[in-house]
Amino acid sequence: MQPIQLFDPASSTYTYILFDEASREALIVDPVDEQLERDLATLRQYGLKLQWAVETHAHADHITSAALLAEHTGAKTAAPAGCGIGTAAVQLAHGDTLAFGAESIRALHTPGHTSGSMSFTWRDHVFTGDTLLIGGCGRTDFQSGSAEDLYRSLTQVLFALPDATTVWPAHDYQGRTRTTIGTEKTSNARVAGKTLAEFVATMDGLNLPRPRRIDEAVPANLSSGVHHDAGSAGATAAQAAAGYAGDVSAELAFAWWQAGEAVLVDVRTDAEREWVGFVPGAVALAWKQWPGMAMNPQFDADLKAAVPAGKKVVLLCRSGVRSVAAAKRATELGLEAYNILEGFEGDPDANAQRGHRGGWRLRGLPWRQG
Ligand SMILES: N[C@@H](CCC(=O)N[C@@H](CS)C(=O)NCC(=O)O)C(=O)O
Ligand SMILES: [Fe+2]
Repeated sequence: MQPIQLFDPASSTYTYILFDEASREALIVDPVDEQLERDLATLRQYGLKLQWAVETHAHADHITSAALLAEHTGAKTAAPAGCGIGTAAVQLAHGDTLAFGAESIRALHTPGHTSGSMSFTWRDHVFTGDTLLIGGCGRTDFQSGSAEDLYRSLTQVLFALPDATTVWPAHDYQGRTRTTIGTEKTSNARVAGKTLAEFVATMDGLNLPRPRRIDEAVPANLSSGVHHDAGSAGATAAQAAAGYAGDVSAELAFAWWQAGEAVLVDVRTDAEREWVGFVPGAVALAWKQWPGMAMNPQFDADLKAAVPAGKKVVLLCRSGVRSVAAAKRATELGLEAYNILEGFEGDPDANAQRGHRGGWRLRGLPWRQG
């Protein structure tokens, strides 16, 4: 059985979808924000239920779609514990497994490209992120990189896997798709037959240009691809920087709405509302924009028409991701816009971790089955 390998040409990133044939439960590794539609279409095409969106590390060259995928599919996010991706529902330690149907992947801590970087084994495959590339390896000159650590990860962790293991990297800049552990052990230009000192000298001498999007990508990836400030009403500096007035609990949004201070706009699709439930009296206005898509003038016009002058707008979606994007757009349109934390459904597991129950429905606010 082979993983589904998908390519993002702008960043030369490979994304992988693995699935269990019987249950159709699936897992995605290193999804890219601009490929969200492609990935959702691929999941639909194969009839898959996404369980996990997993990162090999906090990428420096593109933004992950993990949070958006979780939002659209109900999948959970998982990331290496050492990568500082605080929004990931599961913080992976070396040896941890993630199950999808009868299948599972196992996390191997392979530091060096970044200190938290991980690889994942599945059957006789390994997804190496930027630890091991085809004929090369990830750079070690930023994000707590270490050539010494990378040498150990390559020679002692990855090269300890069986030679026949198929290697699936996070990038290839020359159109190659896969390699094997055996091939890399004998012919990898940077590490095969090299001493630690030789490897470190090679890595120190690379002098690669900085990734173009590093300043934008790393902060976004530390929150699974979205800026999501925790907190209450009242715009903090961080919230102002986030591009909208603030995040509010479902209860506070409900109170403002009941008091006539705010208009409640539900940005989920009709199908989601019918399937999961709706809030009687909320304005239904689907948000169908994400990176790489054109702006939607109809959304803008309908939103402006729905919110009278002097009122706030509070935005509701499934779990609080699309509502952030919609709140930013509403702010650009001149509205005082708030994101409702954890959306309509929230996430019972994440709520347990955070010590409170989030989301409209979990908090017992009024709603009806579609
Ligand atoms: N040119 C690319 C950056 C490429 C790059 O630096 N890639 C990183 C992975 S995030 C790397 O480790 N490259 C290893 C190499 O090029 O040898 C960009 O601007 O985004
Ligand atoms: Fe990277």
